[in-house]
Amino acid sequence: MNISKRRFTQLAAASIGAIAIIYACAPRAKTSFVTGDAASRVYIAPGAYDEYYAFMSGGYSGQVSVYGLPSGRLLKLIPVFSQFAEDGYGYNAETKPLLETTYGFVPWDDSHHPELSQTDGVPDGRWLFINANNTPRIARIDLTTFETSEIIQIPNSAGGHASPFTTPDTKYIVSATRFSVPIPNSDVPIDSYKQNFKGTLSFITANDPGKMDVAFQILMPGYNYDLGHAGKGPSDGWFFFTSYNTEQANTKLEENASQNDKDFVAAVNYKRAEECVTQGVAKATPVEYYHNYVDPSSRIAKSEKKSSVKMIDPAQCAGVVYYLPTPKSPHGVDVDPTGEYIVAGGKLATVIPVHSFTKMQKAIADKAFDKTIDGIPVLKYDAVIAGEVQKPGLGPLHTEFDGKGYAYTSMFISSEVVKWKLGTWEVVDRMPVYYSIGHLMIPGGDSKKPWGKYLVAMNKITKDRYLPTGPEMAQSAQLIDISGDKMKMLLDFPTIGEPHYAQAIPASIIKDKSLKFHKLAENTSPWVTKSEAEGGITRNGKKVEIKMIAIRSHFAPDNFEGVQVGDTVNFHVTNIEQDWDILHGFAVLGANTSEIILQPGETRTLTWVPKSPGVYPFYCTDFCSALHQEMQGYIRVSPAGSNVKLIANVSPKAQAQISGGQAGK
Ligand code: RUQ
Ligand code: CUA
Repeated sequence: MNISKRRFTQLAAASIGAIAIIYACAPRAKTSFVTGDAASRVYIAPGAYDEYYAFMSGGYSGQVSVYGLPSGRLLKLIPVFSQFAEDGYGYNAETKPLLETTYGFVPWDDSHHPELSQTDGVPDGRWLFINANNTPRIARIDLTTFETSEIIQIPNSAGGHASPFTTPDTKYIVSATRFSVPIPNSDVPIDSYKQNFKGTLSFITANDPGKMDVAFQILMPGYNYDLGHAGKGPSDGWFFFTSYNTEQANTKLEENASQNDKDFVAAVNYKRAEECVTQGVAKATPVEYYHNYVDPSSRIAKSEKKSSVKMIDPAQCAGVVYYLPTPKSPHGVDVDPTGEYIVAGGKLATVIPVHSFTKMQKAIADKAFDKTIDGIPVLKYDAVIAGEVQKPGLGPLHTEFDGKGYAYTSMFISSEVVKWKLGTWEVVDRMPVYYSIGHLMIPGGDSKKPWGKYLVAMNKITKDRYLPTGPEMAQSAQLIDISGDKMKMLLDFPTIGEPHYAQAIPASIIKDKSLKFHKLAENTSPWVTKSEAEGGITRNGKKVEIKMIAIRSHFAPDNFEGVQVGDTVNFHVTNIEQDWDILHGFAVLGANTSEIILQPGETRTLTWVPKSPGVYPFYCTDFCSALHQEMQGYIRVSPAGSNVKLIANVSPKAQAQISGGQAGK
């Protein structure tokens, strides 16, 4: 044990006050806490596979990144809410509609919480959902293709932070507004906050791909809503959301929203909400929002605009929401695998409060209420609290579970993971993390059956953990072994954007379902080109449509003439390969957009507006074959009004097919 390590151990064993002094934002003595066999525990030999897929949110990158665990190897970046020039997502005609909103085309967002779909309370590997925080949306990622397949905008919301947590059957995923706003949004003085600003909790149907919709919304007092989790087992049918700023401050929240000793966890009985919808208590409220989804056979996204939601006022639907008083400005709310305990992380609290679902039911039956706020009964704290974890550390945020009776809570301020026992509430272990942990994640750790072998700490500040890369460092994750009594630090690895939360699942559940290529025969894009004979160039006014194939190692046709300055040229390229991971790309000189990358069997469109006469090369951007550098072509651009004829150099063989009466351009 080296000096600094021994010193830290003493500190960690000392009082909470001592921990406060080594407050995380100032890097403390660099200590690894790594024990002898750590390297072999995370080593995945060349060609071997990791045990888990981990899906990490990209935060302000708007994306999801996929890592293998335990190695920490980056497997893929999945573009979701931000344009991705690497493959043309959000730039090409096929995917752009996914980013449509009532605010127009929104090419960026801040993605926080990946959530795997569940069956009977266990992650099932069908889909991953993730929220957009800034312009509230939820995306579905199809885990056969690892692609965004659907995005729904959340109306009457501002800041979709408490999202997209799922019910145990994936019937609903949720979104609660972080910021309260006037609903419907309107031009009012900001200091009329208390009269005019409201929150909403949205329940989105999720089990039917291509058909996500807002089932109903619940109108809530004007607080900030932060995070949520569904009940399970005995508490199935309930949803829990944290709220803070019950002071209803509209300025300097740092101080003004930190006054009350307790804020609330809102317990929502969504079966009761369904009854109120059936009974016609929910009011149809006009509001516009977008639903965008990818047609699986053409692989073209479509947008539809919706115009109304069903809004439930708790005062009209008795029993739909109760408030559980919770110290102090709670952030995370997490339900243990049995469904009995509801754990809140009060950012400013000195304890971790744990509510009991059984006690909550009894308190409701006994009407053990302190008061009622806008039709919502506030239950008595003593009547619902199961226990408090004493002296857990400073700044508790999020809790996950190992399925063996223990909970693990991230401590932002004291920069550690704290392990404690459910039922006795005693702290049994601590692991310092570098630095300032936000979320933590155990594969399945928010579900009924956690795979409690590893824990990933997602840290907010990196500082000196890696070689310096200027003022901004990549964020840092740490992998911890939780299979034994004591936590063991195994690995640091850098992540992309700001990973808020992550979820992981055994690779065996997903890997064999992964698609290898799109069947060309089933490609229904109106612009598909299945053979060279179907390729060519056509003009419709100032629009020129080019259809071509890409296959190792050529485009066909590969030379075009007759385009004029002032035309809009659409290159519709189809990759006719039918083999796993054989991609081609397409880019043309001076194009004002990204390239397109073509998966095998897929059609994509690059739109180009040439600005001056000349001859422009295009080429394949993906090193696909030995003759990749030969995979190129030219397009000739003439002045507007020129009489150069429209031609594509179709090969003699294809020409014979065309004159033989087969489908031509
Ligand atoms: S959170 S700030 Cu999930 Cu702790 Cu977003
Ligand atoms: Cu096709 Cu390089």
